[in-house]
Amino acid sequence: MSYQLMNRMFFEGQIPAMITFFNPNHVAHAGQLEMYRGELVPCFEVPSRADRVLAELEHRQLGSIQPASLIDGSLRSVLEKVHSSRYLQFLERAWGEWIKLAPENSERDALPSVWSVRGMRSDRLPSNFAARMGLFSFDMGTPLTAGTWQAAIGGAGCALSAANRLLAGERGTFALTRPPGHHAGADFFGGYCFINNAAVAAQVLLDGGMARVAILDIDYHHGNGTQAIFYRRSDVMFASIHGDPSSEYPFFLGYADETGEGDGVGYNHNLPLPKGSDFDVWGQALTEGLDSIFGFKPDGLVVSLGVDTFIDDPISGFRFLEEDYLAVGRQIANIGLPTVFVMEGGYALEAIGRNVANVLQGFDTGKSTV
Ligand code: OKP
Ligand code: ZN
Repeated sequence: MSYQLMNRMFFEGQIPAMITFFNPNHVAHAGQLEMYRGELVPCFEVPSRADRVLAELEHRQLGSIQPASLIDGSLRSVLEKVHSSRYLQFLERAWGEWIKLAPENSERDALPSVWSVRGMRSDRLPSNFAARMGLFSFDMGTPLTAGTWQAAIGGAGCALSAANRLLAGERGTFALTRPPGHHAGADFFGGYCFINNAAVAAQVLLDGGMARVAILDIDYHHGNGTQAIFYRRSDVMFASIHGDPSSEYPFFLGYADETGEGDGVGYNHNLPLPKGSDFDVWGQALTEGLDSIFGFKPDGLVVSLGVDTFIDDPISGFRFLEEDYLAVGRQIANIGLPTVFVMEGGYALEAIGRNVANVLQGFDTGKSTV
């Protein structure tokens, strides 16, 4: 079916259409350079990513779009449940500290260069700014900029609004955020991520009365931050399909034998696939992931939606075609859960809008009991 035909069906009210929450302040986060293969290269995670997705949603008239720039008063309390206080305080003040070190710093972004690894301490909070950058991060591909905090909390605000609308009875909502979030842990940034928007959405759903929430992460890269945040909890199941961490970023988490700890045992399901996998192979992993989510009997679903699984993605290794994303959305709709989509990766700029819109359109037209 063409999307023009589907749009006509939306207008006739046959299909409940997606509500998108968009944060215009995302443009404030525009990193210049990231460390890649031994040199500083222009950032892959750029403002036009979100703008292109927005433009495609508008072009297809795919549901309604709501700017979510105003920060809800309840945002701080959910952020404190997902992230540590000392990390949030660091992030909020980091740019001010960076430019205080030297006035010229206002022209360049802050990158970490020293980290606490095994056998070193992370309980002491150093006064040195570089040391705190290292304490609260895990890579040097994630520049912190003048607008990072404003953009990141605006994105988290979108996740909050998108989750709240689900609690109010909506079938599907979309938090169109950047920077992405799934690599950010309780007290660290990395992988272009600062605030874990998917974790924010899941926590809002729980606080709003859902007993169990599942997170399905379909970004090419393992959502190490999301996994770590919920690893010891039984109220959130985390299931992820991603490039095998033995060769793919973030390397140090995402193996199949990570199944949860303590109360969380059995509520973490990693489905790593070899670099080069196509949609046929991936689709079988999706069925497996959705089966375990279904068995968990959640009240709601959060999808960490990365479209860096696309064949032309410049930093990733799966081989999705554009039409495959329609099938992804349909299969997700098929398990019949109220669903918040949260934007993660996707760096093939020319196709990012169509790929994201295809997932949402596939979801909108997929069958559902909700
Ligand atoms: C973010 B998301 C670091 C370069 C490695 C990081 C990839 C982050 C992907 N020196 N690149 O999951 O799309
Ligand atoms: Zn990714």
